[in-house]
Amino acid sequence: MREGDAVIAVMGMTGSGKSTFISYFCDTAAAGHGLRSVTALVEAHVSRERIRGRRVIFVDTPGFDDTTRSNTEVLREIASWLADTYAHDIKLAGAVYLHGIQMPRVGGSAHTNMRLFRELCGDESMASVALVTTHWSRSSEERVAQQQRHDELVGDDAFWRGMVQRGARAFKHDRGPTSARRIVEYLLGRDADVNGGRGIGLRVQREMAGGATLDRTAVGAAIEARIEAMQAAYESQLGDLRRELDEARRARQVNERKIGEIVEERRALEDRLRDEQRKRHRLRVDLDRLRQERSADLQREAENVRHMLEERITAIIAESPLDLDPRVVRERVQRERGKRRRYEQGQKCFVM
Ligand SMILES: Nc1nc2c(ncn2[C@@H]2O[C@H](COP(=O)(O)OP(=O)(O)O)[C@@H](O)[C@H]2O)c(=O)[nH]1
Ligand SMILES: [Mg+2]
Repeated sequence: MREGDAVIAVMGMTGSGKSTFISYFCDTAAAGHGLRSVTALVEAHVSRERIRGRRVIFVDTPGFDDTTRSNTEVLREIASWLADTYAHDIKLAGAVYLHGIQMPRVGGSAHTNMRLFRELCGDESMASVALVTTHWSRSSEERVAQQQRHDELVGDDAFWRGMVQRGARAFKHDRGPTSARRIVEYLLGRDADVNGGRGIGLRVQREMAGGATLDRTAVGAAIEARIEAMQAAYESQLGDLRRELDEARRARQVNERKIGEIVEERRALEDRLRDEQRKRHRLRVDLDRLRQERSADLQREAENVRHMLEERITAIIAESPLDLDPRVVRERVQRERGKRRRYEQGQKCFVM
């Protein structure tokens, strides 16, 4: 980081186009290069060129939709990066939220992502937010339906309307680097006009700087509320099972198999309940604690990624037909090595 650098956070679901968006400005960002979904780490990328006279640091973040990682873990990752940089007095020039307009409807997970984004930023940050639809079609027929969906997003209280009313601006990102640049220029312009170029702190950053544990931040509380709802649902299922079990045991002809099944189901539910409880526990961390745990997590994750890439290289060699040109094999292996290098660079970038 240098004096005058502008930091822009890029958020949204997996596949919404975050890495693609960033790759218009930075050489280090590669869309869908396969590791992101595995590592789901925050990555910082530095722009090639200055925009409105400033070097821009784009922050690529994992979405709250990971199949292998709970929202709690994703929040721990995002919040520790945000809180850590804030503690070093690094403010954000703005935040971009990307949403793929090709999706026929806003599903549960897209909805959760939007909601958590809003809690993360806080309504008071909305003047520095760009809400962006991506994945626009080339076919004019599809574009008509997509335009309708875009308008619905912007006009619906359940989606973007509240944020727009508080100063967020909605954009169509349908012209590759041209529309991407317009969005970034807009945010930098806002930063200059509204914040004198000094940037802002998102709500979660201010909350954690004030010593809050994650579960006491707005976004953490929203996640915890969802966990609680899951727990309540599991508890009620458990209640049903207990009644079923009593009945089965009281039945004139005791059906051992049925009882076995119910007991098995009960055990599975109890496991899930414990998982949810663990997730809640993982939210009870302040910044210091998060920092300590994160460095251990990172080390473990780096080991895993290295191991996975080595395994992939071994598999490429082992599975290549004997009559395949060795140059092709070498090329494939080199591609994997490239991923490893990019991953390691990404990790260094994180430190800033
Ligand atoms: N048609 C279209 N495809 C896109 C767009 N943005 C990203 N993609 C593609 O969608 C996939 C996921 O994009 P990526 O940038 O990796 O998404 P991320 O998970 O949010 O980082 C990639 O295959 C991209 O090439 C877009 O605006 N339009
Ligand atoms: Mg990505």
